[in-house]
Amino acid sequence: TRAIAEPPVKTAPGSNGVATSEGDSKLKESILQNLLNTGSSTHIEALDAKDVYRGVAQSVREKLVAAFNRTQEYWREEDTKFIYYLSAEFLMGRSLLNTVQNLGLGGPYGEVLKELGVKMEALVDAEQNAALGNGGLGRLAACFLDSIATLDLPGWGYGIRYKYGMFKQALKGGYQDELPDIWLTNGNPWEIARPNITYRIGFYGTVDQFQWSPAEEVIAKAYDNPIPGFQTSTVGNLRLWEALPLHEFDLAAFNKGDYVQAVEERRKAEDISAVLYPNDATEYGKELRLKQQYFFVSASLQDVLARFRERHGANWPLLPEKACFQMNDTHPTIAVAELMRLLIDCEGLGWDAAWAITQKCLAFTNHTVMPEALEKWPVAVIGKLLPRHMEIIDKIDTIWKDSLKEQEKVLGQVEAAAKSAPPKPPKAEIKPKGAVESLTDALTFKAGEPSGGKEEPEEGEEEEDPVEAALAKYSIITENPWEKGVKLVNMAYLAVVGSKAVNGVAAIHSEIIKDTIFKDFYDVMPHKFQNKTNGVTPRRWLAWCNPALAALITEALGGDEWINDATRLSGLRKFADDKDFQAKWRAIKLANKERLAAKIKERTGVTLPTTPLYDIQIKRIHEYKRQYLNLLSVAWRYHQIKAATPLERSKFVPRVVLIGGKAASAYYMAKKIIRLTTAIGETVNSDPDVSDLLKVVFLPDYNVDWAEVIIPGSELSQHISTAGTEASGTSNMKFAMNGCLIIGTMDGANIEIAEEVGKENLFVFGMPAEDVQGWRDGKRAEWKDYDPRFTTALNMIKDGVFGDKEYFQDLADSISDMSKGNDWFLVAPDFTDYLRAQAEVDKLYLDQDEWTRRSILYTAGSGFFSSDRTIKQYADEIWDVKPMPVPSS
Ligand code: T68
Repeated sequence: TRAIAEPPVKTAPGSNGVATSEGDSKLKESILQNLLNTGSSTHIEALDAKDVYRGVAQSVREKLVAAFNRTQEYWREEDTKFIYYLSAEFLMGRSLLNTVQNLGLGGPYGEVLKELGVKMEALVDAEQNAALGNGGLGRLAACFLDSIATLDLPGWGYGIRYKYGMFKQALKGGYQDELPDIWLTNGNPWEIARPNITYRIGFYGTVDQFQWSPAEEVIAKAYDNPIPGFQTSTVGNLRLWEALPLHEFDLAAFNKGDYVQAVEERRKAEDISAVLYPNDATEYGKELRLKQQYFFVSASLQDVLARFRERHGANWPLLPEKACFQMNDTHPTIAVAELMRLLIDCEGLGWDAAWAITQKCLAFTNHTVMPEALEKWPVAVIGKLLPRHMEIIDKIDTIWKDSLKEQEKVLGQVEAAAKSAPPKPPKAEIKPKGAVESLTDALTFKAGEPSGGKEEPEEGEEEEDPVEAALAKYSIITENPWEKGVKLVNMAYLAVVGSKAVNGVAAIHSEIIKDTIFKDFYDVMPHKFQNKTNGVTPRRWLAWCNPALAALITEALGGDEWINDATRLSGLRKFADDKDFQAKWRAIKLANKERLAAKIKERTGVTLPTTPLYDIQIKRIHEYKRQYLNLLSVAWRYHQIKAATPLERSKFVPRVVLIGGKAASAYYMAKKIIRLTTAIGETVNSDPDVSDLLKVVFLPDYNVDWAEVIIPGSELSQHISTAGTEASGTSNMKFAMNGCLIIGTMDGANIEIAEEVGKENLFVFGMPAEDVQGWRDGKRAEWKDYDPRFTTALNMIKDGVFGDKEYFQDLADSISDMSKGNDWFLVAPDFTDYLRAQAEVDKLYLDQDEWTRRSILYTAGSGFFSSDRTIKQYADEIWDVKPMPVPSS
């Protein structure tokens, strides 16, 4: 169990300015006093876990906030350069255990709680998850904050204090049901409200002589969330904004007797920070979403500029030496226009000066090449909501394209274009058929819909200037290829033009963006493009979530320095063949499997054996992640077991297949994939022929705290996206750290994991990314080579072996008959090789020594995937921010 009574680390005295030498009695006093302060009694045995949690959390908070104040004050005095991480999502998870451990207080708190007769695990479970993010992108931001603080880098996160985070997923008859995430009801002991830190945020209205008069205004109010570093006294900050009305109450309306009208403004304002959009890697073109984006970006920039002004007055050219803003995907990219507006309209700078500053202060990270997730806001929408910003974007676009005319490379193109006939407008992108089309229809804004055969210019239409036409591909403002006359702002292009650096999140992804979505931009400014392979914090994702393994690692390596220097994990390589060490390693894995099985029992009621191979796929449900491929192989395995004789059956390697993840609420096919998982589970788990050879369980409401139990207990994890579609993946890194073997495609960070761990130690399968385009463009048309095992498995679904035959029909159709343009994510052509890799898994599992040897090699090779490494690279190569630890007094 997750007992912190035996922390995996000893905190060296003095190595952490927060861990105090105060005795147990003082700590006990603090807990008891805080129990009283939170309205409980000190009769702990009579309290429920939530009450005790509140008292303990308050006591931890006192220490956290003291160190936070010291850090922030010191940084302010030193007037050091800051990194500001702008992100619409921060998937923080729970804080109690992480805070106690990061502060080096695991030992003392463990002791006192034991004395008080309280189980730390029960307290941990009493805490609500802070789920202010969808998936990988939001969790990455949280890991980055942990590393920024641990590395003593002056930096803050900036985001939205959503009242409702990621929806809670329940299963209703095997189907996904979405429930609101009411996470603030019991209060949040980890935040500090800042009623004095507020900014006005405008919307709508008119622009007259560059002066914007918003028609609507709201207030952004700050909440600080201290972020403890590990083995340092540095405590960083995540500042989140809440939206409030400018006028609390409309007295005029009230006096007229219209009470509802009187509170209308409050309701409307609060809507802005009410809910997290639950769409992972899909766009949802709602004006409210753009409002959210502008709301937090404007508040954050105003906040930074206000502090700068206090210190440096109007010395704005100094700003790039004091602040760098990292834009996490396109969601905060309105920052380009907002920073320009603040500098020009509010601070009185000229355009060129403001532009030079903006371009030096901003940097942009791209997380996807999926067209539907690349935000393109209709000019009409931005023009209405943010009229001044639309003017600015328009001007940026014009000046940008003018500047290109001077570039030799572009000049050549322009001249060539001028000589030839006017080019045709770009053809609509080939759209995935069937399943994805329905996703696109459901989730993309209207401007993304085809308008039907209007791509060719109609006769009599005005012909374009050839020079303009040659420059069109560099345009930030583009015409919607599917709806003539509708103009869109490509937010990623705006970010690329407005930033000093642009990066992808894994080596392959950073190459792909240069060749595809940003090709034209890369051609004319190659110096901007970089790679920053993602990472995860080894504190939360190994040391704290897997204490037994962490203790063994510390013992083997002769110290816990690996927690802050994960490259030291490579020292485990020399133990990989050591049989005694293997046995200890295996015993810990088994205990973690037991802990996981107990959690599954608690959350689903299903009892699972712990001898089988635990095979896990947890991530957002998406066609490109191909849970479908996994399920088809499970169907095939089930078929084989059924068809086998008793003797043959005894040769099967028993497996527990666990799949978890949320489907975007309007993502039709993803929801069907969930139902298919539960349906297969119902059939397989109740079939006496199969017994313990195969179990299939859908893990509902997958989230950060689930992951902290699942990952340590897993033996095989699946990362099987169509090559070229998963930008990086980060759970693959967490699994590797915890000694879990990977079956995967050569996609995203899997490629780099294979390099670090040894490709021969992964179960690699599938076509490489280079082949995917060829398949989609041509090969699909004539391909008839369906693996008969694929056909059998698919037919089982179609024939109703798992029930719900009609319901699954269109899901089955979506991967049937490629020649009709189906199977966009190439499940069928990768199936044969996937089964080959799965057979290797079974074979290897029979050799437990070899399996364990590899497991050790995964942890040993995972050091590169610490977010400390990632953050050091950002700090050195993009941010130019230096560590600034608080000196010990
Ligand atoms: C993920 N993206 C990538 N997007 O899919 C993954 N939310 O490969 C990568 O490892 C990770 O980012 C970190 O770089 C997301 O998680 C979102 O969650 C998302 C996308 C659009 C809107 C909202």
